Amino acid sequence: FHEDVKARGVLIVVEGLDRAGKTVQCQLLLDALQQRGHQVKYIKFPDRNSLTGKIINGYLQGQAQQDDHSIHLLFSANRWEAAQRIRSDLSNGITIIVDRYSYSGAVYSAAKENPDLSLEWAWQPEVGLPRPDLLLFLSISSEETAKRGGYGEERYETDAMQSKVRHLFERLLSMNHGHDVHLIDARFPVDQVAKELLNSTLGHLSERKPLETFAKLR
Ligand code: Z5A
Repeated sequence: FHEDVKARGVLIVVEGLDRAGKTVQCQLLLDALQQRGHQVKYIKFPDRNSLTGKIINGYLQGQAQQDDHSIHLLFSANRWEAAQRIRSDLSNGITIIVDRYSYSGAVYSAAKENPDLSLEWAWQPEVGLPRPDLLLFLSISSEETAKRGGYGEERYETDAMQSKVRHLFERLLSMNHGHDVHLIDARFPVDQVAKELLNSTLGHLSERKPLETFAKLR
């Protein structure tokens, strides 16, 4: 008699280095799932339109300086602003595709190598946020992404920063978060990568277990 338990939406996060193709792939996944009749939404962090998002946007574009801790907490607040909405959409059966999430939040700040801002410190404000059911990580080297369009226009888009970010992503993903992580080889043409993402996602689309939240790093 579990059949009357309504399936909730699935929380899918797409992560990766700058120019790994996250936004292009999220859009293709959204279209593919909608074509299959799923109710799906796309959201992106940072959300540059919210109150915190406007400050973050000015910082990323180099128009304003911020203390490393302060901007870190604003990026986290930017997610907390959306958390209630995410929960209610999921419980209404809507699947959500998230373009960057807490993983980016922790690694970009920790990559600054500020001695008072470790990966563990950076993760802490994420504790309690909805934990994704599926993490799709677009794996590619910073040398490959540097060849793609638009690189080098914002803060953090330097080779040195990108390679630290890559190592920190590896460290963070090797810690057990208790959810499914799929590494997707993002060097291939867009359509090929899109097929892999869709295949990884299709097995996860009827989620009935309760939504979980992020725990402290162990
Ligand atoms: N940040 C942070 O510090 N803390 C946080 O909590 C969060 C983020 C959430 C802005 O993020 C910055 O904020 C980011 C992390 C930091 N660091 N930097 N810089 P953002 O998500 O707003 O960044 P973005 O500039 O909008 O996106 P992106 O990550 O740089 O790109 P992407 O979404 O991965 O790639 P794309 O836009 O889909 O594609 C990029 C280009 O590559 C484009 O010309 C495509 O046509 C091309 N492309 C895509 N796929 C392929 C393939 N397969 N082959 C060839 N070319 C391709």
